[in-house]
Order: sequence, then C-alpha cells, then structure tokens
Amino acid sequence: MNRAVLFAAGQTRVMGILNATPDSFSDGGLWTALEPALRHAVHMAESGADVIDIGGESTRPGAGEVPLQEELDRVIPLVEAVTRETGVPVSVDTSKPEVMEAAVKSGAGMINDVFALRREGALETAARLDVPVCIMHMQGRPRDMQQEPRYHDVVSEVLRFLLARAGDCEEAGIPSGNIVIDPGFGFGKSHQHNMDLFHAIPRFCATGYPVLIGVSRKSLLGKLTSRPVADRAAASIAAAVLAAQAGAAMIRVHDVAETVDALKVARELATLRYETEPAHNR
Ligand code: 7PM
Repeated sequence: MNRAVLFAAGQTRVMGILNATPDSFSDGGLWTALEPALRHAVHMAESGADVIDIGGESTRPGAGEVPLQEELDRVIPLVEAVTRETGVPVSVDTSKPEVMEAAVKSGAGMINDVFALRREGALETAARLDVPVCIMHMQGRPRDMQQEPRYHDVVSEVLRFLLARAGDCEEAGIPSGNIVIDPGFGFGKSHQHNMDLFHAIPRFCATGYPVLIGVSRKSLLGKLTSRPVADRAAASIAAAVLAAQAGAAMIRVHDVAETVDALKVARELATLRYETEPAHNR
C-alpha cells in the first residue's frame, strides 16, 4: 500500500477494527476463531472499509503482554485470509517487529503501532518493510496507563512526542509520506485530556502528517453519553464526523457501514466544506 492509495482525494478514510484477541473489551472474543473473523472482515469490506486493522495483542487498560508465538498464531492466518478474500488493504496492529515482518510478508500494507515503534528493533524493521506506519502516543504502559495520567499541557506534550517520533522515523528512513500520527485517545489520558485532544485535532493536522483518530466506543464517549460500550455506536459516529471535519485523514472504527454513510453525508451536506483543505491533502 502506498500513500496514494491511502490518502488520495482528501477524503477521510475508514479503518475497520478486526480483533484477533480473545479478551478484547467490546467484542468479548467473538471473532477469535478464523472463520467468524473472516466473515466480519468481508462484511466491513462490503460496507466500504478502506483499511482493515488486525490486532492480536489486547491493549486494554490493565492488560498484560501476549507472547510472540501466540500473537503470530492469532494474527498471521487472519492477515493472509483477509488480504486474499477482501482485497482491502490490511493494517497490522502490533508493537513486535517479528509480527510486523510476518504480517507484511503475508500481505499487510500498513503497520499500526500503539507503542510508536519504540520496541527494540521495531523502527528499523518498519523502515525496511517500506509500508505506511501509524505512530500513536501513549503515556505509560497498558498495564498502568490509566492509573494517574498527568500532563502540564496535554496537547503540546502529545504533539511534541509525535513530532519527535516522526522525526526519528524519517531519520530511520521512513519517508514522511508514509507516517501517520495519532494522539492515542484513552492511552494514559483522563476524560479531560481526551476532550482537550479531540478539540485540538486541527493542531495535529496542521503538522502536515495525516492524522488517525480512534475514539470508537471509548470511555470518552461513555462519559459523554452515560452508555455502556455496546450502546456507543451513535456517539462514535458523531465523533467520527467531527474528527473528519476537523481534518482527520483516517478514523478507526467498529461500526464501518454506519460510519461510511455518515462521512459520505457529512461530506456532501457540509456548508463550509473544503474552504480549508486538510493539511495532508495540500
Ligand atoms: C481496550 C481498550 C481494548 C482500548 C481496545 C482498545 C487505538 C489503536 C486501539 C487508537 C490506534 C480500541 C483500543 N486504539 N490504534 N488501537 N489508535 N492507532 O478501542 O486509538 O480498539 S485498541
């Protein structure tokens, strides 16, 4: 996959979430077996997903790490099958260089790393694999990140981290056009931190790097609606539309069909559309 495929035409892209984890917080292991996971991927593809993000390492707050072989066993057959059966570009949600390598060999066209390629060997591996990478901000580690998130100025600190990390990526040989940045909603952030970051999406877009936003079904929306995870689809879709209007290049979602429709309608009906083009499209 290249930048033209991913970010052409200035349209906000939709990344569908496919969990290959037995303990993921909203699907509860529904899609752990290959067959149902593949059916779900085909459904997302038919619903208009631009990318399908496959992850086998739960990043749930408090979660432990998954052993390498287990992650490979969960993810690689699915990457292969989804690539073959849907033709939709696959992104692999992993922090392990071995999984990145095996996934790209099996057809994945993008790397989505919540650790922003800080694992030993990840940066070099991603550069060598020559696919787009999403680098995400996280304070702390999944095990304890939600215990007491602290910032002086969350927006500046997250921006500074992502720009520094993007610089490291470029230095390692990843072309700037292959770098996507993500503020990491819910990853070591209080409700107010998440709110401040969402309101600051245009500042992330102003960096010129494409911005990926992942708020689907997250606690930010639970707090705003007082609804449990299973009942946050409408809230997620509203947030997706706003993130797109703020300039996000890609939205990571559970509810692909609904989000694709909502973005289409918002794009056609928005009064002020494209008076200011998203930075990633200039
Ligand atoms: C429990 C809590 C399970 C949170 C799963 C999650 C992002 C991501 C995730 C994101 C990027 C979820 C998250 N979130 N990758 N992976 N950005 N780039 O809601 O916001 O899926 S895992």
